[in-house]
Amino acid sequence: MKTFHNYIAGAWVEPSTGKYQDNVNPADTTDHIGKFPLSGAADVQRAVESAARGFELWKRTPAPARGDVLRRVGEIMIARKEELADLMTREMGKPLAETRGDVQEGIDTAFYAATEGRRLFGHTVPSELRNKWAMSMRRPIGVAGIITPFNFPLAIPTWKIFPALVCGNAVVFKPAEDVPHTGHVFVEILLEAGLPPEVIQLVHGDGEVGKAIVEHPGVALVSFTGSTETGSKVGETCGRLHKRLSLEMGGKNAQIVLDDAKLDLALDGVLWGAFGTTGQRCTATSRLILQDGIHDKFLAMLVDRAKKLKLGDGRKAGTDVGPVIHAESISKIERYVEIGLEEKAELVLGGRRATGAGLDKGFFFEPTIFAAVRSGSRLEQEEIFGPVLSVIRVKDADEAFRINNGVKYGLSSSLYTQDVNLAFRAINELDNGITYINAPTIGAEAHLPFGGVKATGNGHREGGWEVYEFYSETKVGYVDYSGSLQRAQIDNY
Ligand code: UN1
Repeated sequence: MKTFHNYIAGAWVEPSTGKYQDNVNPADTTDHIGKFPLSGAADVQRAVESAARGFELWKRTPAPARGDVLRRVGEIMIARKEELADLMTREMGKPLAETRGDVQEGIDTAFYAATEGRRLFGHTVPSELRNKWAMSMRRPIGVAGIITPFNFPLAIPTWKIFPALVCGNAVVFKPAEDVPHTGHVFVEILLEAGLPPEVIQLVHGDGEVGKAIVEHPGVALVSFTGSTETGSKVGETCGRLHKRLSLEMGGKNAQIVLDDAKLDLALDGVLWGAFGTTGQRCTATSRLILQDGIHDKFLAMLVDRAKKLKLGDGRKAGTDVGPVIHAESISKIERYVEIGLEEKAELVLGGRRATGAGLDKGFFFEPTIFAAVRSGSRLEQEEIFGPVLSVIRVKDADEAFRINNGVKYGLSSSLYTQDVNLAFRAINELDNGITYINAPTIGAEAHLPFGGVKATGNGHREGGWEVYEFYSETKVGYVDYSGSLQRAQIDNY
C-alpha cells in the first residue's frame, strides 16, 4: 500500500510522530487507498514557520500574477476532472455525478479567484481637506489556517484556499482525515501550476493537528468548516487569541411544500436535497414541511420514489446514493433512529443499515423517512448528517415559516409554491443565509456568498466577492500634498 506524506517547507516529508492511518473506501472497506500521516504539533510548528517565509515572498507578488497561478490551477483541474472525480468517489463515496460537480465547483472558484487578482478593489474618496488624497486598499494578512470537512473534499478547500492565496496569504492546510488523498492531489496541482513551495503547507491528521493550527500564534486567521461543536471550540480559541475567524457549521434545513406547489418538481427537489451526498451536506434537506392539503399524497409519492433509490458504489453506473463516510456515522444515525422512535415519530421508510449484494462491505444506510415529527423534538432540531428526513405537517404558510425558523441553525431553506408574493415574503422572512424558491436546499453557486445565520456561522461568507474581504485587511492611505499642516475635523469647520 502506498504511503503518503505531509508537504512542509517545500518537501514531501514524514510526520514527526511516525504515525500513519489507513484510508479506506467507504463503499468497500477492503479497498485500501493508502497510508496517510497522523501528524502532531511539531509538524504544524514547522509548517507555520515555513508558511511565514512563503508569505514574505507571496505578499510581494502582484495580485494579478497570484491570480494567474490560480488560472493555471483551474486549467489543470479541467484537464484532470474525470480522474479527480474518480479518486474522490473512491475515498468519500458520493456518486461520480456529484464528485464531478465537486471538481466543477473548484474550477469555477479558481477562475473567479484568478480574475479577482485584477480587482481586489479599494476605494478612492474625496478628503474633507484640500489637496489631500484619501483611499483604501486591500492587504494580505499572513498565514491562513484552513481546516476542511470530508463532504466536499475539493470544493470546500478551494473556496477557502483560492481567495486566501489571491489575497496574498500563505496557507497551512489540514484536510479532513477521511479524505486525505484528495487533499494530497490538490496540493500537487497547486505546485504544478507554479505556486511557490513555501506558500502552501499540507499537514495531515486528526483534531490534534487542527488544534495546533488554531492555537499557533503564527497563524493569523482561521477558516473552519465542520461541526458546530468543534467550531465553538475553534471560536473560543480564536477569540482569546484575537484571530480572524470564519466558521461554517451545522444546518437543519427545511423544504416547505405548500398546497399550490408543483408536486413532481417538489418531489425531485426533496429527493436530491435529502439523499444527495447521502444527506451529508450542511445544506442537506433534513426537514420536509408539508401543508395539510397535499401532505398525505406527497408523503406517499415520496416514500414510493425514495424506496427505489439505488444504493451502491458511487463509481458504478446507476448508483443514486453512496455510503456514509465511516462506521461512527452509522452509529450516530442509528442513535437518531432510536430517538425518533422514542419521540413517537412514525418511521415510514428505512431506519436500518443497508445490507445485501455489494453493500455489506461498506457503510450503507437505507434512505430513512420519519413522518409525524413534532416540531421541537430532537429529531426535528438536531443535525444528523445522514440520509434521514423528518416530515412535519402544517396548516398554512405562517406555521411553515415559524417551524422553518424554530431551530438553532440557519443555513438554507426552500419553498415550493406558485404564489409569487409568498416567494418574496419567504426570502425576506426565513432566517437562513440562503433561500431557494422552487428549488431544493442544496445547489449554491461559487460566485454568490455562501453561509448561514445563527449557530450555522459567525457572520462571514464563503464564495462571492464577500470572501475576499475576509482574507484581506483594509488599509487606508492619506496623501496630503498641501504643504502645510491640515487638521482633520478642525481646520475646515
Ligand atoms: C455543504 O453543504 O457542505 O450548495 C456545502 C451546495 C454545494 C455546497 C454545499 N454547492 O449544496
